[in-house]
Amino acid sequence: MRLPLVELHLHLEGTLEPELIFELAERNGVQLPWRSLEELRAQYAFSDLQSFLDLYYVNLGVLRTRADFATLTTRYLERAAAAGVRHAEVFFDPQAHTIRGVALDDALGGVQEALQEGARTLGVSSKLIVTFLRDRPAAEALAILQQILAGPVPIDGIGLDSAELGYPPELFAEVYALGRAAGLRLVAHAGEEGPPAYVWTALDLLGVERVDHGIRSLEDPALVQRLVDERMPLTVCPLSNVRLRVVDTIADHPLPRMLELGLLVTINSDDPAYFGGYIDDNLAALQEAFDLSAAERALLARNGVEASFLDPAGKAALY
Ligand code: ES4
Ligand code: ZN
Repeated sequence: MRLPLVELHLHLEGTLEPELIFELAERNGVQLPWRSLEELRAQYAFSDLQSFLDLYYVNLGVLRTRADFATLTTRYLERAAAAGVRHAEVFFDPQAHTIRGVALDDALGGVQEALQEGARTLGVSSKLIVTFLRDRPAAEALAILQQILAGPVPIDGIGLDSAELGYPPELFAEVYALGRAAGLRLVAHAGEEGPPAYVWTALDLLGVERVDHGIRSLEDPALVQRLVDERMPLTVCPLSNVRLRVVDTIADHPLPRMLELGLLVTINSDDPAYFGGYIDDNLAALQEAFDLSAAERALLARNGVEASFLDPAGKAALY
């Protein structure tokens, strides 16, 4: 039987494929700095998180209209369905668009409309997690969250992403307090490039229910113990870790050690258009590197279901 795949760490803007960048640039009359797909593709050799983010923020300039956001989302859901994804909890960065003059309701509304359509036509259920850019002021994140809570598009959760080093979780305590009061689910990127201390504060000061990446937690045995004891999920993204030089090669990835330690690890895509593949490609790379057993593959699939924000009936339907 095909294992039910659940995607818990995916940036919708990170599914913007080079072909779609050119398609939308044409549709919207946006001038790109690249003359061809080849020239664009040559930009995809990253040295760290920031070098990737620089390209990611340039490319999303082609997203202008509500229809563009719907197209982006639909293309992702089609690819996810083909991979066997049954449920996806996707990240979306409203600030990356509002600061360029896109209306919040166009961006978020286009995404939401395509997610609803995808559930009907492709059988991929979803949750929408709005992520805030930690390298921008917390006051801006707070204002956007207030605007979303007062607006027409319901969201399921909030997260924190973009450049991590120098932007510790505690800067966003007020944003998370509001999210919690509004009944939203709470996640944050922590311990990708940042130290274990950022994972501690994401847990203690933001109250997150999942840690995105979290792989640097391995440097702190007391933190590992806590994550194991609390069955705190870590959404790990192996191909991302290789391409952003968090690990040298897939064979050096600490996934086997994380499983041995008893961490609740899930496998995810992050920014698949940039890092060489979707969730199925991540799983295939791990399979190739570590010769995972059927029991390990089943455990990873089960962890994805358990770590999701589905209610018990929704989880039971996937097992
Ligand atoms: C991201 Cl890989 C990664 N890390 C942090 N922020 C991000 N935004 C999009 N991809
Ligand atoms: Zn991410």
